[in-house]
Amino acid sequence: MKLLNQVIFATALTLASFADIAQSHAHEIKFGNIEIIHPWARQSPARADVAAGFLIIKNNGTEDDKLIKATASITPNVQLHAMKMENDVMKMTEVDGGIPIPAGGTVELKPMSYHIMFVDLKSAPVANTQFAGTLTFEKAGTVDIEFEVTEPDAGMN
Ligand SMILES: [Cu+2]
Repeated sequence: MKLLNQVIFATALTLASFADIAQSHAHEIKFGNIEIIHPWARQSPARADVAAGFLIIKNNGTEDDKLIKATASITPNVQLHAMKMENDVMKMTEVDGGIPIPAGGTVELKPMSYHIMFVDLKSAPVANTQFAGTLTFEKAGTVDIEFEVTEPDAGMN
């Protein structure tokens, strides 16, 4: 029964995360084989001049793709970041050559993982507003998106 319980638990978790996405007034963009689900960013703590953006990217095609660039209305300096363990400390590093989105795969940019970094903010993201951006994929090309801004502590638990 142990294995069965684990399967049920895993299924429940999957359903829960889909429900979360649905509830957060998910916006979803499809272009070509790429699907973008719920781009969001946190309001930064006061006086911070960086912020991070997150989203889910699905590749429904049969060819691997890569997220190679992002832009945002809040700053001209937008970077793609990954988290790496270095001497037992999690550190952000700029992704070299883009974030791979494998054929048939789903990649989630989320806290403590891949994310979009907005550096030297010209205007800080404000909770319950949106700001515009673009994502450029190696094969699929460029798509316009809107980041929904959440409260500063969203996604911390
Ligand atoms: Cu970062």
